Amino acid sequence: MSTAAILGQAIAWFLKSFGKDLVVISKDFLEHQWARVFVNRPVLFLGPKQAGKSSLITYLRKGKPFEVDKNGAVRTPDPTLAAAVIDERVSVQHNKWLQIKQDIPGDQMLRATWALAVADFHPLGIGYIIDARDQSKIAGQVQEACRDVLDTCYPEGPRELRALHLFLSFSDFWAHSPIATRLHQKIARDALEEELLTRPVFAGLRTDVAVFNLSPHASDWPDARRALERFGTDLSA
Ligand SMILES: Nc1nc2c(ncn2[C@@H]2O[C@H](COP(=O)(O)OP(=O)(O)OP(=O)(O)O)[C@@H](O)[C@H]2O)c(=O)[nH]1
Ligand SMILES: [Mg+2]
Repeated sequence: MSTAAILGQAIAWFLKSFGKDLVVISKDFLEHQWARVFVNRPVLFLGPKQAGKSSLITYLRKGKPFEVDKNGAVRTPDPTLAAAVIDERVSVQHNKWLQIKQDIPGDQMLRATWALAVADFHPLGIGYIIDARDQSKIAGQVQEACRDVLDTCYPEGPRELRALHLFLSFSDFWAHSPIATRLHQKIARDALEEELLTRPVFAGLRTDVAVFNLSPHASDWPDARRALERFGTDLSA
């Protein structure tokens, strides 16, 4: 059986078993420029509820962070546990995935899927989206990211993970001046550095804190493009 067939089967299985709750695609589903960036570089996009996971995947696929139905209305995105761009290194533990779906209550499923996604997809990079509208909630979200991603998904260290990038999203709400922009980034960077200092095993990770925006009201998303290009750069060996 060819590798492509295995990859295609895995994607079809996730679609059948989880519907749009879990977005698992290969680079072939992405716009050309992003397919090039993520070829042979599996990645996961994680983040709390409503942070923008679906918008990000739609942006990578269509060049816009939203989908429009045939009447021209913007379609409401579906709830998303995680979004992954995978390659043939995928090794689906079907039973474990189905167990999560059966046994774990909806509100805890979000984070429970992350460890399994890491185990099966072997991401080289994780892009973690943070809703940065409320400045006072940025540091807490960074701590959560380190706990729920690094501690929970990588109990034995980073394995093949090369990069953890934080995307500070909803910049249309807060990046009103260069100073405001720097302040938000500094809060996230300081929090991230503090977390990494307490976890020396992850000190070698390539990290970044990027301004991010996937507003459905914009017509261009230069912050997201730049953040994703930098993310791609950090995935190379
Ligand atoms: N203004 C603005 N809206 C955004 C931005 N990013 C996402 N949104 C909107 O925020 C809402 C949540 O985004 P989603 O992409 O659905 O987030 P999600 O993480 O997939 O959400 P769940 O799957 O429900 O957990 C949607 O209405 C998006 O259009 C942004 O940067 N600016
Ligand atoms: Mg979603």
